[in-house]
Amino acid sequence: MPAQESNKVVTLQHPSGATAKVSLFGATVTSWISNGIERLFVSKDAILDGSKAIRGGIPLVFPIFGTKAHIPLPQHGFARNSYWDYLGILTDNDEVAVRFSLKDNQLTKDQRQSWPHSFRLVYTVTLTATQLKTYLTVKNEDSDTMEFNTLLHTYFRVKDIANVSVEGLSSYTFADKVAGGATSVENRDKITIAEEVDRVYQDVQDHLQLNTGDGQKLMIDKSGMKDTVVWNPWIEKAQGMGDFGNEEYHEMICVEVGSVAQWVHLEGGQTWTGGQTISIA
Ligand code: TA6
Repeated sequence: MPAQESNKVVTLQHPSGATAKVSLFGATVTSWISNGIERLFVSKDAILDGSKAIRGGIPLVFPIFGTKAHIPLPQHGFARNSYWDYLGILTDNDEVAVRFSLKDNQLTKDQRQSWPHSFRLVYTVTLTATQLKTYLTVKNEDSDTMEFNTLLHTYFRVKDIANVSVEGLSSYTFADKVAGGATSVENRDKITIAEEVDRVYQDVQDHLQLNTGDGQKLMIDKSGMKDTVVWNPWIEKAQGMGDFGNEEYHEMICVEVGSVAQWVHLEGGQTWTGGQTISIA
């Protein structure tokens, strides 16, 4: 069976042996195994009972990134901590695609008061032998223009962060959240991680490469998403997260495609699409 749901988790099976899992909680991809290797990181301390966003996999950030003073929603919005509807299999030929939806009428009263818009999100997760594709469409069902941020908060699993690098961000401006949001220009062709990193690279080209340090290369091809966040909490922040092991910063890196530096403006009745295709090079 190419895709089946059990206990609020949809498991995708590709004929090549590749597999993926998507929790209905947040429509969070929690596993992607290709060529027998788990490519995503989920903390061993992740809370999976629906009381908190899953620490790992690909949490969906919508309608805000971070917090916004004038929008009293939790950090990174409500999409990643809401239960989505499973719409079933879309295709099951050479690729297995499933879809999930979240509508405004599924939100809590408080969430709707904080963000009073009529909308429908449809999230498509597609598995091939060597790729994972995750694309979100946002339908503005209001007559007025809607503004939102969105981001795929992808946690990649690595053997040792010391051997990891990200390519494709050279020459782009980034806001450095570790330095209070100060902006700089990236001058390295290969970004390496040896301290806390929390950077929003702005208006970035669409083709990134993650070298996972064990000879593996992942190509991250984004579309519709202008920016890219690179995050590793490192020692102190790792110790401060209850759902993240103190030493787990060694075995993960977040490379997150999104539109977060500016609002996405979507006119009433219109639809927006954005997402990423991750390929094993
Ligand atoms: O994407 C990076 C970031 O915004 C960091 O600043 C850090 O807060 C991270 O997201 C995790 O946020 P969370 O709300 O999931 O703990």
